[in-house]
Amino acid sequence: MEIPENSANRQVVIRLTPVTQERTLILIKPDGVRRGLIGEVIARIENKGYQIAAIKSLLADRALLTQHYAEHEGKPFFEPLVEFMMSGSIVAIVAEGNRVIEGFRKLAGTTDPTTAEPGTIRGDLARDQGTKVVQNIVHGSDSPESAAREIAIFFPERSDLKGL
Ligand code: IDP
Ligand code: MG
Repeated sequence: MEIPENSANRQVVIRLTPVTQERTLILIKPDGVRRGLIGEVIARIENKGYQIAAIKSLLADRALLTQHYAEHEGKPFFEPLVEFMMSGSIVAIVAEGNRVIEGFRKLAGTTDPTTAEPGTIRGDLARDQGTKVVQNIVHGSDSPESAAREIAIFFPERSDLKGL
C-alpha cells in the first residue's frame, strides 16, 4: 500500500525513528555479589528495557579504583571505599538505551540506602551497616562524560563501546 506523503505521516515516521542511544557504566559492588544479587540487579536493568552491551566479573585493584573514584580522592570515605571495593569480586556492566544514565540512577536510588526510596535497588536491597563507607549494592555513572571515562577504565579492550 502506498502511504501518502503528508505532514501527519512524516510525523509518525519521525517519532518511530530511534534517537541517539546512550551508555552507562554500572558496577555491582562486592556487597551485591556476596549477597547473591547479581541476577536481581541484571533483571531490574533488563526489565526496565535497557540492553546489556558488555558484562564481566573482576577483582578490582587499587590502581583501577583510584582512577574510577578520582573525584573522591581526599574525602574521609575514600580509603574505606577503595578497601570495600577490593574486598571481593565485582561485576562491571555497560548498559545501553536512551537516557540510561538518568534512568539507571533512578533505578538505583539515592546514595544512602536508609533513605533511598522503596522500589529502588538501594531502597529495597541495602541498609546502613554502620561501616565507614556506605555499602549500597551498585554504582552508576552520573553524566555522559563520566560514563565515557568509566567505560574506558573497565572495558579498555572494547573500542566498539567508545563514542556515545
Ligand atoms: P553515588 O554512588 O550515589 O554516585 P558518590 O557520591 O559518587 O555516590 O559516592 C561514591 C560511593 O562512595 C557511594 O556509592 C558510597 O558507597 C560511598 N559514599 C559516598 N558518600 C559517602 C559518605 O558520606 N560516607 C560514606 N560513604 C560514602
Ligand atoms: Mg557517583
